[in-house]
Amino acid sequence: MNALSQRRGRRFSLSPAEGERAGVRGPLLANALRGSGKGVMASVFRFTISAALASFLMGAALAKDEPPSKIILDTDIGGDIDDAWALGFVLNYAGFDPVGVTICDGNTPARANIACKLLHVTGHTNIPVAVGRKTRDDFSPQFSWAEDFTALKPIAQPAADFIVEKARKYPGEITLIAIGPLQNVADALRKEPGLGKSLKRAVFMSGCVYHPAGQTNPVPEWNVVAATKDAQLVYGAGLPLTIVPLDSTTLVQLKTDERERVRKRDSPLTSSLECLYRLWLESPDSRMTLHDQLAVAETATPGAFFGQRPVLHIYVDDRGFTRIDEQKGKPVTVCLQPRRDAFMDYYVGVLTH
Ligand SMILES: [Ca+2]
Repeated sequence: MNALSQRRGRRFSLSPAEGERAGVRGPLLANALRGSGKGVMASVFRFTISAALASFLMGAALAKDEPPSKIILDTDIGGDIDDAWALGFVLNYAGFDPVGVTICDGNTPARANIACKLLHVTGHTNIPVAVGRKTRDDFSPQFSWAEDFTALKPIAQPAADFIVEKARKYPGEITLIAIGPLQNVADALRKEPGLGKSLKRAVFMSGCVYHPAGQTNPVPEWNVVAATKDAQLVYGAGLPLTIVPLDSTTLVQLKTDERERVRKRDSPLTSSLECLYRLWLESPDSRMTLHDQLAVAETATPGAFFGQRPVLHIYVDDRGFTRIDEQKGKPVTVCLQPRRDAFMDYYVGVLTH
């Protein structure tokens, strides 16, 4: 049995007992992929779209004569590094009108401090941060970046209540982007089972349908297996759901020159992201996998960065696998075959414009 799970953060965020409960055994998938992902990318995915086309995509999205899209970002910021960089994407993308940021999984108050500080230093203090239920007393080095930060506080309203209230206030307008375990989305559904009818879309970094890069079998993905019961409720709720699974995200890792482009911009945002990146680094050759940013990109320009988006019937089994089953599953749009270089040009362009 392949019981390997994708731990989406520092390994020591989980105690051994917690890791065992979450199905994390053996080396981290991200570590296993280092050194092999490049070859897989070259051999399997040869989609190369020029930087010019990426710029065109960004310009086309921004040039639309439409109001910015209302979004809520549900995040476990402070674990893996991609959440902070995904929040940076949200804040710098002119096509979004962020209604709020909600915080899920583990030490949610500490995670919320990071989101609040990032909003403060980038001048987005009008965007509320709502905290979800605390599920563990974990610690991450990124927490230290904001441990004494008090200039901007989260709102008192719990995250699930916030999601339900805003979905009711703006029916059919909000895209809920969930890039962490699904406790807050599940809690919102417990309060409002008809939430799916109020949302425009739900776009999650979630699941593993066929296999991650460099593997041959599916694995339980962290955002599902970390709260499997909650994920089962959410996948069964009939949301207008699109997922970006590990099948795609494990093919997209940050290159040194791309990190340098962001660092050299030297804005309050990019300086903060570089600082958090250094706190996250485990070794000089650590590389960020851009799991969560791909879900944000799919929200910004639907379909632009994936070669295939089939609608599959997906359910979550008791071990946290996302399985295809016509009878048990609900229809989910699954983003496959990422256009890595086009996405990266687009994404770095948004962070540095
Ligand atoms: Ca995340």
